[in-house]
Amino acid sequence: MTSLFLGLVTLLLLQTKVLFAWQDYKDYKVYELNLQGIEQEVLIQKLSREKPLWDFLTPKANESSLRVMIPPEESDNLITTLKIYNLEYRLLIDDLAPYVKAQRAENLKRKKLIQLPHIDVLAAFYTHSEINEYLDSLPERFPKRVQVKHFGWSYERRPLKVLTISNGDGKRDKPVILIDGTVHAREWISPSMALYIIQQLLDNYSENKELLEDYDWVIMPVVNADGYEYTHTDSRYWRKTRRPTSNPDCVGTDINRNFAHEWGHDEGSSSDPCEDIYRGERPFDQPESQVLRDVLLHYKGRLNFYLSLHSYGNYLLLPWGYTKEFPEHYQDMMNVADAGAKAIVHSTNGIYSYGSTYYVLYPTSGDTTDFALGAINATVAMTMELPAAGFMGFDPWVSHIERLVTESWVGVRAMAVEVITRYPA
Ligand code: 0X9
Ligand code: ZN
Repeated sequence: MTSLFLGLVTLLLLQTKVLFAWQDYKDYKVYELNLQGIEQEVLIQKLSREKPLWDFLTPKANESSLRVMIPPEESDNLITTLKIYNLEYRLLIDDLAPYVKAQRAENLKRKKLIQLPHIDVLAAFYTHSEINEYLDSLPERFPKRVQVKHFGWSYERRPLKVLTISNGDGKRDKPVILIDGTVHAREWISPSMALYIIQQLLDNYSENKELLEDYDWVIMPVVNADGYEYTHTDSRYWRKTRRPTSNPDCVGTDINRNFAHEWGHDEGSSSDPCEDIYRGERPFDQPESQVLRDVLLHYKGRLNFYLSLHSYGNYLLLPWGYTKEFPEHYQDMMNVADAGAKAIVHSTNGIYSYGSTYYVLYPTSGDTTDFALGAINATVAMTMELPAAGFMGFDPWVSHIERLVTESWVGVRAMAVEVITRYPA
């Protein structure tokens, strides 16, 4: 009897914890802003620095509009500001809560049908531990072709794993295509894309043989494991890591501002722990950044293509992010981006913009792509912003996954072919 009672109390406490932990986004609003002219763009840049609670989202390529997510108590404040500056706006979502709830329910329901370690990439979004379980199962299925390497731990002690894929011919030290995903926690199509690439190279090998003839592929589906897990359990729109900062009110660092090449510029990163582009106290003070750095260092000398998968916006972003100068060999990298963008437009009519991050998107300082070029001397280094979907751009429904990953694979594949042809082993 006592144990039954205790059991019930524990269950109740656990439930309460779950209820409290889960951020429901009740009355969170999403506005679409229509920017006219450079002055309004500069204003948005200024506001995004001054108002950490106003979440301005990456604009889509070739669009003058952008979205902002606002907690209910900030809404009046935002509207007043928009009116003062004559910014055109419209309310897209009055209450984000039912959408977040519906998406979560959909995903959990889909996953009931999945028998781990088997996963169906197109049928659900998977957690970090589910992805690891899947990765760990691969060597048994492809003993000669894959290796799972454990490169380190996240702040909350999650194992960070990297998959190497070869054609099994036993040749060592081939040049490498290295792809990472989920540097930013909420960009859920990123790990799905990484998994889809893995399956193309393994399960669909007969159609992709030539991609592994002279090159090995190295894929790390989840870099920001703690942040990603947090988006599944607590807060769907979390971006950063989960390590506390010097400010007790604000958690997390942006891994994509924490890398050592030209780290710390105020243009393109922030020293304020409450901001989404907080760069950390020092370069590489986040364990997850250290792990990705070590992976990159491990392949230094044979890294011909580094590709970081993000969302959203339809961009192929090249270095530099930190300066308006162009890197050496910029044109060679542009040719690779061009091959990807063309392949996508031919296959689905999807339009990508490409070029230097600084010009095409906005300045960034301390990101992984600048480091891959500046410190690791990758031949081609690129961030791919996959297409927007869902309410906020990085929250596709399960039913969107297939369209997004199949289209993006056309681009990734074409860029890989271009790299392999331009830089033969
Ligand atoms: O701001 C970022 O970190 C990236 N965009 S996102 O919306 N996914 O957060 C862009 C970083 C691009 N940087 C380089 N390619 N150098
Ligand atoms: Zn991102």
